[in-house]
Parts: sequence; C-alpha cells; structure tokens
Amino acid sequence: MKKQEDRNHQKGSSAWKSRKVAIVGAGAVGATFAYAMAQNGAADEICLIDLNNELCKGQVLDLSHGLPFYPTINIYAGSEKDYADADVIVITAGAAQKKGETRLDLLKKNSAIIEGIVDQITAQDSKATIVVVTNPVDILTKIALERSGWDRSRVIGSGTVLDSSRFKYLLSEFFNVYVGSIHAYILGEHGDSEFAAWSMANISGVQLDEYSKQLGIDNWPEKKKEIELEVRDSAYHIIDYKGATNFGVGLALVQIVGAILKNQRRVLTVSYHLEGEYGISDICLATPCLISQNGVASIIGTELTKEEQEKLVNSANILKREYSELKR
Ligand code: 6V0
Repeated sequence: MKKQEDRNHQKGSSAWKSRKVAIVGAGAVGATFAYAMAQNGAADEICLIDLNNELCKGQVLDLSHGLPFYPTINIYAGSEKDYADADVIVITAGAAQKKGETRLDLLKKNSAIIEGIVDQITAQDSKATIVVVTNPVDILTKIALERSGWDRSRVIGSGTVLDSSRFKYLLSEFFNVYVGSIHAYILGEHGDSEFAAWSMANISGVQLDEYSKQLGIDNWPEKKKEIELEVRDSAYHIIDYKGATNFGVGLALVQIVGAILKNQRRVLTVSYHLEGEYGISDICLATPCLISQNGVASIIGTELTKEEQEKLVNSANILKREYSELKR
C-alpha cells in the first residue's frame, strides 16, 4: 500500500494530516495490536517496522487484505523515516529469553534495542508520544525516557493496563456483573510485585467488601487473594498454554493509543516516571494517569491505604534495584 503522503499528493489535499501510528516490532504483539488498531479507526495510517523484513512484509500484506473492512485507510511497512511524522510510536521490539539466559541478560539485550530505536526516533526530530511495551516494560520505559531526553509526559509504558483489564474480567466473572460496570486497578510494576488497589475497586460506587457482604459471600477475603494471584500469574499461564500473550495486550494498547489520538482524557494505569508523586521518585511504574493528546496530562492523585502505599513503594524499590543492576 502507498504511503499516506503519496496518497495525499494524488488527492491534492496536502492540508490534511492523517493520524499515524508507527509500530516497532511486527511480532505477535505488534501485529495483533495493528489488527485491533485498524478496526478501532482512531488511526488513519499504521506503519510497521521490524528488523525482520520478510516477517514485516508478510504481516503488512496479510493486514492490508483486510483494508476493505477497516476504518483505517492505510497499512504499510515503514522505516525509521516514519518516526518523523508519527503521532504515536509503539515499541514492541525485543529479543525473547533464550535457554540459560538470565533476566538481567535479557534486560541488557532489550535495553540496547530500545536505546537504538529511541536514537533513531530522536534523530528524526519526531513529535510523537512513545509507548513502550517490550518487557520488562517499567525499566525499559525509564531507559527510553532517559535516552530521549524528552518530557516524561511523552514517554510512557503500557504499565498495568492489561493487568487491570484481567482484574476487571475476573471480578466480573466472580460477581456476575458486566465488566464495563466494574472499576478496578492493578498498580505498581507490570510483573511479580504488582498489586490490586482494592480500596479503589467498586461496582457502581459500592466497594467490593460491601458488595460481597450484600451478596452474603463469606469467603470473600480468600477469594480476594485468589483473584489477585490469578491476575499476577495470568501471563505465565497463557505462555504455558500458547507460548505468548497477544490479544489482551493488543486491545490494551488500542485503549492507550486511542486515548492519545482522540485526546480522550481517559484514566489508564500506564507506566509513568514518578517525580515525587506518592512519595516516589526516579522510576517508572503504573498509577492511574489521565491520557490526552500529549501523552500523560496528569497523574490522578489517588488516596491509597497504608498497605497499598507500602506495596507501591515495594514495587518501586524492586524496580530501582533492577535498574541499578542494569546500569552497574
Ligand atoms: P516477538 O513475536 O518475538 O516480536 C518481537 C519482534 O521484534 C520480532 O519480530 C523482532 O524481529 C523485532 N525486533 C527485534 N529487535 C528489533 C529492532 N531493533 N528493531 C525493530 N524490530 C526489532 O515478541 P512478542 O511480539 O510476543 O513480544 C514483544 C514484547 O512485548 C516482548 O518483550 C514481550 O515480553 C512484551 N509484552 C509486553 C506486554 C505488556 O503488557 N507490556 C504484554 C505481552 C508481551
């Protein structure tokens, strides 16, 4: 498919600026996100970039055959030049963990990949918002932010948007209430130290402790633990079953990128560099943030319980340790 600038030229409509998303990494996550984004319609153009040219070409061809059925106008294989006029750049590029490789080895490898991509983005003088997805996402978001030298609002990570949706799904199953009527968040690291912010979870304004009392559920405290654990271990289970996770994360990314493209001012738990908020500094982790056209417009200063605050600080400390190991 032709690039949008050529299509603009053909139409003689140079004043029109299409909304463009560049996806770096056309693997399972990048391609699934492209597929979901194309159906959403918030982006006019979607450009895929991957070191593996064959894979990228194949994904683009396959995705383009759906163009008669998407609201998105154009899907094509791009290059680093496409960062220049992209509105959002989503980074899903990364190496997979090899046998015998430690988490730190993988982190070093992926951190070098992210730095290389960010250098290409800044070299194009891009005005985009960067959304990092590659794991470990919180550390890599910090690496991307530092490397770019950009304002923190424009370099964010997918955080626990996926984990929060897993949490809502499990609560919806448990209470038999439509998932859209459940408000609940997972905060902290996208990983083992993440936690459920139960104090913020509610159905139509009713706290879940109260709602379970109304329903006469007497094993609710045990159920809470089970649900929280199930959210945390979801990715491990899916990877055991099918080798990778892609659908849930693809849709979570549509919510983040759609909120930016549509200036939605939507609250999502993206990974964001804290600079004193919640008493935490110098690390990226997930808290509820207001997402607008320029990335994070503000943090929603939620009042956490003492226990939740301790869990958030614990997550921050774990991430800081990991980050300093990487930098050693
Ligand atoms: P994948 O299918 O191996 O795709 C990764 C792609 O990146 C491959 O096609 C590579 O060729 C490409 N790539 C590697 N280096 C570069 C580079 N420098 N420039 C361009 N392309 C490059 O992996 P998959 O898509 O399954 O996962 C991608 C990443 O997302 C992994 O780090 C996952 O751990 C992470 N996930 C993050 C989630 C989140 O919620 N943050 C959720 C799921 C997966």
